[in-house]
Amino acid sequence: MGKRLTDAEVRQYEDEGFLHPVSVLTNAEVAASRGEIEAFEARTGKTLDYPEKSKSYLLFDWADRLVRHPAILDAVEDLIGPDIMVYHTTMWIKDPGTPQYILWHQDGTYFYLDPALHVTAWVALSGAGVEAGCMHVLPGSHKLGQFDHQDDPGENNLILRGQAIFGEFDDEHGAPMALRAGEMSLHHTNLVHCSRPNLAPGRRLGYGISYIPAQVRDVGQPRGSAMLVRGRDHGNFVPEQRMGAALSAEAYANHARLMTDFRARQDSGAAIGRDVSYSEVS
Ligand SMILES: O=C(O)CCC(=O)C(=O)O
Repeated sequence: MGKRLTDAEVRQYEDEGFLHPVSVLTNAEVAASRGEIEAFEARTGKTLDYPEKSKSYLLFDWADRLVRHPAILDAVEDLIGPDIMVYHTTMWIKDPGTPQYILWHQDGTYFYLDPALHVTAWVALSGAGVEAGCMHVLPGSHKLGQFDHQDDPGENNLILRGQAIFGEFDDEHGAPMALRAGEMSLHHTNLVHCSRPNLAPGRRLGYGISYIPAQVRDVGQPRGSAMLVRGRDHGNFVPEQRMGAALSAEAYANHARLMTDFRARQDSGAAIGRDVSYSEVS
């Protein structure tokens, strides 16, 4: 028995490359996070989007709380050990009636980590069932090695650069990782997964937190940054400082600097790059 997961759950993650559902947040915690996100959206007049939806823990209190949440970290520790860093996060929002999707891909394609031991905790802040466009996975595919990816320029692809595996899995439907609000799924960085549009009446919101064991090496350029959230730093990444006041000028400046380097890394070799420019807050 681990801190949070049973031996059988750890074995399932190792064998299949994913695990769900793991209950981590109370209803009050879900409501508080969602309320803060939606208050920000009300101020900007639009759905939380890039760049604020990326590395949000450098800008927002709700995200700072989630990346350090003991229930999430205990489960992650059972999978990757006690020295844990946050390498990246993305708030994945699909509003109802929008055509947004994500094609079959492996996260490890664009994270440049050796060994590829990163795990994504996808924390549901709404129901995320099949109709709402939950993730679908190919069980065991994390053992198949790294597939070639091409960029999908589709404007409705939620992955900004749109890296995807074409041809190989077109006829596959995959196993759904349906979640209720407050539950999370965990998936291995080489697991092949995708998600389809939200056909449900409500919003689908999930916070994808990419955790890495602090001992993995960085093999990307420019050098990657990461934030220690438990245990000891092994000095392999540019250390990110914890945010002071949420949405302050300092927080934005820090976020812009780290996101600029992050995108340069993600977009190396891509036809298009992404600037870091923020929503107008009125
Ligand atoms: O939120 C989604 O639908 C997909 C998220 C995803 O691809 C990921 O967290 O790795």
